[in-house]
Amino acid sequence: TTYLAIDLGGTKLAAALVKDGIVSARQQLDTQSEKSPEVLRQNLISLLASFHNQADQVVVASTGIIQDGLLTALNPLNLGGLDHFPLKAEIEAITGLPTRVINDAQAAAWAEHQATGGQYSNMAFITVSTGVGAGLVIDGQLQIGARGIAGHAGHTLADPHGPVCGCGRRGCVEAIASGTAIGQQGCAVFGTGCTGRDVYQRYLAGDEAAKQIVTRSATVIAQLIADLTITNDLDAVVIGGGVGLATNYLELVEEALFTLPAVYQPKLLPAKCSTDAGLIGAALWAQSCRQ
Ligand code: BMX
Ligand code: ZN
Repeated sequence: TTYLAIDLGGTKLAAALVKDGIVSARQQLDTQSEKSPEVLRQNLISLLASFHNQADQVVVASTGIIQDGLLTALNPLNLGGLDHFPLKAEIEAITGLPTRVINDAQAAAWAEHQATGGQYSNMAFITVSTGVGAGLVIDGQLQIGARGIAGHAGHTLADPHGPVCGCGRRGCVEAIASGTAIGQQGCAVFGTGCTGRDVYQRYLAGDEAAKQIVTRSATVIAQLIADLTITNDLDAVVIGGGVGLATNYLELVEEALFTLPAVYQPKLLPAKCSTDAGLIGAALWAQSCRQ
């Protein structure tokens, strides 16, 4: 089976062909947060046009809570306010192909579980990107949940006095550690319009204020890793996403994790599939559903 795999994130839309876990013909649209269902539809149409007739099935790894092919945002701000979209139906209408949809971090968790040869039967994948997503594999089984919510650990509590998260809860990990949150904290220091990428570049150039913001993010992620490890007896945690895979971020997380007792420290790994984890994971997951 050749899959047309799509990865819909907060600020990107990628598509590629995936056959036996191998990615080809990858294309990406960087989106400034989808403003409306119509913009998302148009972006999908233009991205998918070049894949016409090359695949048997479509698989989608998407940000948000995915239930019955419907995307519902937990944090609508990550999608420019878009909080509801019938992904499966829209993509089936565009491509004429049967379509399966799964959450992006859940898909990536499955990709990384397979990429490490299935040796970590209890593992978590955490993506630090537009938001903070997570996926759990427990006893070798990907956790999706009846409502598609399983693993949404970016919305566990990091700081009860922290900022209100886009999901409506105060102090979520995502509201402090995500690329978006890093950018927002940067705006307070460096002026409006500052993005997470800007802050990160300043951090790498040695700026002290930027370092504090990035270190706070990494420290919050380290505490999340500790929480997930102690509740699920994890063997390994894999880190991905634009921020998660940025230069020196994993080292900062490691540093914070090493200050904790050993029982909170799982094996920490960067995502092997890098930015293709969602695409590959969605295809592997669809493949396993068929058997
Ligand atoms: C948010 C949430 C998760 C997603 C995570 C990472 C929305 C729209 N998304 O916590 O479902 O997995 O972000 O998403 O509520 P990304 O866009 O940063 O890859
Ligand atoms: Zn939240």
